Amino acid sequence: MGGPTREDERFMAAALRLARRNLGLTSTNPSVACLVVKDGTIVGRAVTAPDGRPHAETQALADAGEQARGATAYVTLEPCSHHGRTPPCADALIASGVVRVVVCLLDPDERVAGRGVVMLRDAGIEVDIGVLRDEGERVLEAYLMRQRMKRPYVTLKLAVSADGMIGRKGEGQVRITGVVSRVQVQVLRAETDAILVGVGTASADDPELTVRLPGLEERSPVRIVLDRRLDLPMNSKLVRSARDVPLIVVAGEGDYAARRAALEAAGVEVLNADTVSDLLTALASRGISSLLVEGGARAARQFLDADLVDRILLYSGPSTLGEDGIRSPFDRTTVPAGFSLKRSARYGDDIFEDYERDTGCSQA
Ligand code: AOF
Ligand code: ZN
Repeated sequence: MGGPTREDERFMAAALRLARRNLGLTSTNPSVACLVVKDGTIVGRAVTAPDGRPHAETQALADAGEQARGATAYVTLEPCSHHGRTPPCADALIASGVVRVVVCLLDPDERVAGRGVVMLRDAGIEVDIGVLRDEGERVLEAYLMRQRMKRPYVTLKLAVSADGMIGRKGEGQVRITGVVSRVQVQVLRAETDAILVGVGTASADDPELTVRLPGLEERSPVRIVLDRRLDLPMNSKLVRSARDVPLIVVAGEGDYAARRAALEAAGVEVLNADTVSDLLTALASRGISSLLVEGGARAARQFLDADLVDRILLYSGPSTLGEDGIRSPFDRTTVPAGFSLKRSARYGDDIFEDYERDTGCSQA
């Protein structure tokens, strides 16, 4: 009964790595991992299945079989106590014969909120909480944001040229960053529930906003276009692929019945929201926990002005675009106040910087 040990941290670190694997795949559920460990050896492991069910614990216990008896379970989120679409994982752990459960974070979901731990302890299982909590908060940051603030975690991604531009007027997609940065953005998309652009970018660039990395194609997020007057061209790649990868177009007030009907007939969902704040509330209520804002300048500004950006990923390329460029809301030297640099790297000729908002929400 000595409380958490170095070995506990080692297994929890492994569990958190496993949990990262299904980020962006399990919405509306968080991606949770469970390891079952007996005599220092992993005898069962699992991560929340795509689409959120089954949960991690039941799969890891099935993997461990009889070996679970007398073992320790490591879970990155408190086991659930509620009868949702699956029976409570706390019951499954109790029935399996594990003698100890090590938990990274308590589950803020009001159906759980500590009850999972109480069930385990009432059954005589030793429970330790908070092992590698900071790391867990990072892995689960999107889920925690939705639970605590009722909105998704918002990441703003910007690729800026050496002279502070994000594109050239009337020219569609312009290469600003190199191949490593572009691959990294694809991975980012795969880990995100939804991705957003303004209608200007959607019309000028005609992007598809899908994940095209081999093996990750199935992980394309929901695509969202801010399109107050429903101007998105019907022959855009976004609209044409709406039956394969969900597309939400966000309209303002106005009456655009004909355009709305045409979009809906093409498989597009039209959502009304007057402010980005309203939009985020609507997205959270349908289980979207993370949103990647990919451009352009106007969409970026809307989120910044509303103080609704949690993280900024800034890719600074080496070339200049010149006077007919579209100016970025900021560059490396003018990052908005309230954000701190957490990480930077060189990707070929690009400089990558990861900024986080200083006053994020902390664990309640
Ligand atoms: C776990 N293990 O692997 C996950 C959990 O809609 P349901 O019934 O699947 O329940 C969703 C809730 O379950 C979710 O809000 C969160 O509280 C918990 N997620 N719990 O024990 C898991 N993914
Ligand atoms: Zn569960």
